[in-house]
Amino acid sequence: MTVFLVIIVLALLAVTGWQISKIFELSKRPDADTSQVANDKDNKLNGILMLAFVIFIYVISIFCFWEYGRFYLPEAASEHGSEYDTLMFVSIALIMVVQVITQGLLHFFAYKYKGEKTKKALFYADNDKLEFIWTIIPVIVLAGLIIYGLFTWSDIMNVNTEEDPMVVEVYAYQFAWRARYAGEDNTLGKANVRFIEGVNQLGVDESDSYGKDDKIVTELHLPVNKPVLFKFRSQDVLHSAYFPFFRAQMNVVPGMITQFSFTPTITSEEMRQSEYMVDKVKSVNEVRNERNQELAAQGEPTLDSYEFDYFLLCNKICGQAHYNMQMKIVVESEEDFNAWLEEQPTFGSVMADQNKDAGQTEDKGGSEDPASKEEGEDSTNEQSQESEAVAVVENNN
Ligand SMILES: [Cu+2]
Repeated sequence: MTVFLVIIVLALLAVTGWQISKIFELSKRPDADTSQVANDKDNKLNGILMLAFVIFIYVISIFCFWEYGRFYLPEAASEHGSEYDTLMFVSIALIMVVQVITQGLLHFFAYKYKGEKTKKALFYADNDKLEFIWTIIPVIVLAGLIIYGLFTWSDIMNVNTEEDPMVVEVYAYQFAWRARYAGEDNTLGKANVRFIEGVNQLGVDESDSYGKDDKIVTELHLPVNKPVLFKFRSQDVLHSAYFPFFRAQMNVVPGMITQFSFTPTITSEEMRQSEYMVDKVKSVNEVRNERNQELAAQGEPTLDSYEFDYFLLCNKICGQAHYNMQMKIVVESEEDFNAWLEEQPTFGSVMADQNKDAGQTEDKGGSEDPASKEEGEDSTNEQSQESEAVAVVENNN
């Protein structure tokens, strides 16, 4: 009903506008210039507007750089990050220089050579030399940028297995992340979403011995200066694992395993103490303090003060609570990392606990459901299908 009323109001407004324009038309003085051809006055106005437009664009660009420059990410916290940032900087710098020159000239000439009664346009058919110059320069520049980009890309994407990276699975589902460490053997156990049951949230295959020492956690810890190979898996829809501080992002696709490798170089603590982060945290907390005063006045609970932590975000709009899909990342020294990992329970022990609990309830009179057994057999087929898909993906890499 509201929509219908809005449509009627808009239609009536349009009719009113049309009627008013007719009134203006009729109320014009009979000697007014009604010609559709632009005169000197029109051309001058258009020339000035063209010039004003380009000045406006430049002023607003400078203002944005100055005002919003503080929202740039800090120095990259991964080994490949500086390569990525340099590529980005070179591309943007080139684009900016070329755009300032070409757009400046375009708008200035529109003003300078505006139409005038006394001026006559020069007839100029073509000039091979000029055309050659403005074709060959962009070709060389663009080819250079593309080749530079390709080299950087292959540098970043090719996993160096000689460095023996630590294998970690990053698992996405609506709407959270889990990480699975490969354990002592540095090999992840096979997994399939069809094995998901009870505490086995990630669907790790219980029959695969590689999975027994895997550790599933809700917080991603990484040892500093050690290469990590991430294997991404999704339970439901397409997600995207975005590590802004490490300049890394990878699609997380249901039914296949994607991968990305990087080496963190700055610990969480070092990043917290950097000048950039100290300023940032201070300004966030100033905003929070202001808000807290309002909240306290209304008698509502106040916000905690902010402390920086690295995080992993989802960068694909994957559903209603997509915005909430993040996981804390802690980069720390190898000793701290090992101590933390030591405390985490293995998948084998978690499953043993669950089976023990289940055994106790079954003793009290539980019986096996034949339907669930059938489903179990079915899932083995699916599992082998997924394994094949995974093998294909790995071969391609
Ligand atoms: Cu998501």
